[in-house]
This record gives sequence, C-alpha cells and structure tokens, in this order.
Amino acid sequence: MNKNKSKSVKIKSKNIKKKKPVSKKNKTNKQTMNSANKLVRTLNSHQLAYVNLDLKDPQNGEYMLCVFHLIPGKNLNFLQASAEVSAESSTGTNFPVLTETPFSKKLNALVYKIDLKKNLVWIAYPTRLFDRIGNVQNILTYIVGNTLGMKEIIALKLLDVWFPPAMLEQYDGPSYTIDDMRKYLGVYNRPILGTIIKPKMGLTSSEYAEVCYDFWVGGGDFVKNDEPQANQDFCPYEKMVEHVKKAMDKAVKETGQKKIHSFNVSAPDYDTMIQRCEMIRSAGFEKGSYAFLIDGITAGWMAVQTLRRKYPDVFIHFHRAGHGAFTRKENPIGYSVLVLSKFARLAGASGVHTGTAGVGKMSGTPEEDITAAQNISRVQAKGHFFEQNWSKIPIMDKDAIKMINTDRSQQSILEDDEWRGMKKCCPIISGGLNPTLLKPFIDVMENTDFITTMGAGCHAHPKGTTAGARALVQACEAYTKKIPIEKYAKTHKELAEAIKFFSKKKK
Ligand code: CAP
Ligand code: MG
Ligand code: MG
Repeated sequence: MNKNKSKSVKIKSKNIKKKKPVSKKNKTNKQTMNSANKLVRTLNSHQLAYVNLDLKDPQNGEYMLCVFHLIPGKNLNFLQASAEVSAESSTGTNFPVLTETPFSKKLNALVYKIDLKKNLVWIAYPTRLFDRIGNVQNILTYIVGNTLGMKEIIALKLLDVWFPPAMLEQYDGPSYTIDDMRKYLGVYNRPILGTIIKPKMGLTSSEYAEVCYDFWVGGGDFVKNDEPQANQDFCPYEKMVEHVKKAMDKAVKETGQKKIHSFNVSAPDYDTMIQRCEMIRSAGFEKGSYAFLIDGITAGWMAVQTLRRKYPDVFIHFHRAGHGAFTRKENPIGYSVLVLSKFARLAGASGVHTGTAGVGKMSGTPEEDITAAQNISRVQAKGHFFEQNWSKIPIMDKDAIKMINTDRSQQSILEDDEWRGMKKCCPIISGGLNPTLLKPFIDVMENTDFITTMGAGCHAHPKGTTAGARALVQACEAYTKKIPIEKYAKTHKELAEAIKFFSKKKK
C-alpha cells in the first residue's frame, strides 16, 4: 500500500473516536436490557404494576430480595410469567381488581432484574407486606406459597433470599448455639460427635436408652431421637425420657464426660409439644444436657419459632425430613437448601441438617450443601446471589455490641463490629455417614464447626454400637492429629473394623 494512502488511513482513523471495545459482560447486559425493554412492551397494565426494571437501590432496606429460576408456562414470555409470580406472591391475583388502593399498590412486589440466559428473575418484596412480629411462616406463604402451583410457570425455584437489616431486627435468630454446646461439653476444635438411635423405630424405651448408653460410653457426645420418634405404644414418651436420663447419668459417671440427648418434641398440637418439652425439663436433666428436636417441615415453622421463643436456653435442633420435595436439584419447583437453611436460622434454629454434600447417602451437591452450611454459620455470609450481612447493629444498642464482642471471641469470622451477627446456626451433618467418611466430609466443609450424627455409621459396626462410637472417636482423633485413618487404624482396632466393614460395597 503506498505511503500516502496508509497515512490518510492513519489520519482518518485518528479522527474516528476509537470506540472502547465493549466488554463481553457489558455487551450481554446491554443485550439483556434491550430484550428486557422489548419484553416490557408485551406486558399488560396488570403485569406492568409488578415490574420495575429501573428500581433504584433494591438493597435500600425497604425490600426483602429473592432470586428465582423460572420457566414460563401457558405461552407467556419470561417477563410476563415473572410479573404474574410477582403479583401472586404479593398483593395481586390474575386480574387487576377495582378494590386496590394507592396504598395497596405500594406493597406490590417488583420484578427488578432478569437474566434471560439463565432464566433468573429477581423480585423485591416491600417488607411491610410481612407480619411485623417476625413470622417465617408468613414470608414463605407469600414467596413459595401459591406461586409453586401457578399455571403461569412450569419451573419456579427460589434460589436465594436477602433480608434487609431492619427486617432482621424483628427476627429472633438462634439463641443457644453450638458455642454454648461446646462450652457445656468442653469440646472444641472438632465436630461434635453424635448418633441417631437405630433401628429408626421399634425399640422399647429401655432398649432405646440402652443403645444411648452404649454410644455414650464409647465416647460419643450427642444422641438424637430419629425424626419419627413420638409417643408410640411400645416406647411411651415419658418412659423414654426417664430411661434416657438413667442411661445418661450412668454414662456421665463412667466416662466423666458430659453427654447430650436431643429429644424429638414434634407433636400433633401445640399443647402436646409444650407438654413434651416440660416433661424433659422436669426429668432432672441439667441445662445443656438436652436439646429439642423439631421436624421443621412436617411440624411447621410455627413450631420452630414457638420453641425458639419459649426456650431460648435450649438448643433447637431443626430436622428437615420432607425438604426433598422442595430442594432436590432434579425438582424444578421449590427452593434451595440455602433458602431452607437461611429461614431456619432466621426462625431461630440452633442447628439445621444441611446435608452431606454428596458424601453420604442423601442426594445433595457439595456446592449447594456446603454453601448452605457455610452461610448459616457465618456472621458475614455469602449467599449464592446476595452478599448476606445478617443485620446492622443499631448503634445505640450497647448490649448487641457486647454480644458481638463475646461472640467474636468464639467466631473467627466477624470481619468488623459494624455488623450485628445474628447468632450462627450450626450445620448438622447426617445421612449415610460413617467414620471413614468423616475426613472426606470435613475436607469438603473446610471446617469442623458442626454436629455430625451417624446412625448406621455407628450401629452397623460389626462389633456393635460402643465399637461404632469408638471408631468414630478414633476417626476424629486421626483427623485432628493429621494421621491417615488407615495408619491410625493399625493401633485402633474399632476403626480398623469400621474401615473394613464400611469400605465393602453395601450389599
Ligand atoms: C440418618 C437419619 C437422618 C437423615 C436426615 C435417617 O440416619 O437419621 O434423619 O440423614 O438426612 O433417618 O436417615 P443414617 P439429612 O445415619 O443411618 O443415615 O441430614 O440430609 O436431612
Ligand atoms: Mg433420621
Ligand atoms: Mg434415612
């Protein structure tokens, strides 16, 4: 090319303002905005009232924020279906009603962001929608109530939720935590080692208590009722409580260690649940030696919050039997393990089952289970989609600051004391674990601040429950001493027997 030509090209190019290359991310954002704005034009007036893609600063404290995965049904486009969900989960129904008022419209939930590639929609819920005395059942009735049954969607899964500080001030959060449990047991820097009595059902109260004793004398810390334990005729509740007390006293005396039993207080009605709690509290157990287990999904959120508000000095153990209907990853309709765990913490559960991240027998992915476990046990917690700072301390609230500072001594995660840490809720890791899986799970979890409860993992041990407990204790010792269990097993026979037994493929 001759020189002039190249020169003129050069001059020419100098005059053209070099367009900064649009980054890929901005490009997609731009595209999304364009297509989003196109979709806005397809909304009818009713749907429009539940969408505001220009919502300024959704984290301004006026809104609880949700992010859903959504696939539209009934030949609606993504934004139309999102608007319908936003309406049904706040003030609306499927038609505009003449009875709405300027004030009621202010309570409309608002679709404020969409991601058309990933089928994600973010919805802001004015916090004044909710029961002002801190009611988890009420929130869930809105956001994962009728919405899950709407024809306008064929998939709707609540993936994460963010609570504004002011809203959190209304919620109890945990009171008695794993830190209190550690203090009671004198157990630090390792998981609290627990079991569930098996068979799941069918032992008499004395047989049941016998197995508790066997586990405790093997060195285990914590025994829980299984999730269906109630007042069965062959194991009357008050008899079970009585026998457990005797077994615990015997085990404490023989081992010199404190022990804990988590009693399932789920019941057909409120009075019976309270009756069961009071039976335990008047059976002579010292404070800290018992926990209240509640089947949070089948007994319900009201039961969880009742226990938290009535018994702030007791560890409230949230069992999540039934959660799979909402959380299994192959289930397109429901909510995530993270969402369940965040609400369990908000409701005041001291601990909630968060799954074994695929290491045990239950379905669950490391990403999902571990995100949930990390999130609820951290003060500054990262959700999937939201930075979840649990709540802002009202500056004048000196007690809360004091609580923070005491908490901080036990929690190494408080980044700054600006944030009031709603106390942590501890992950309870169960479901198909056995001593050989303790280290693999801790490696995935990246910390040991949890309770593990192994049922078959103890009671299937070829030499019985006490040996099973010993194998669990030995596997934990090996972990803390950073010795591979195979090596440690050379001098610890119960662990060796467990490795041999559990490494065989289940028949
Ligand atoms: C475990 C368990 C737990 C489930 C709960 C059971 O027994 O007692 O209820 O693990 O699952 O009944 O299966 P095993 P998750 O130790 O014998 O499996 O913790 O995932 O909610
Ligand atoms: Mg169970
Ligand atoms: Mg099971």
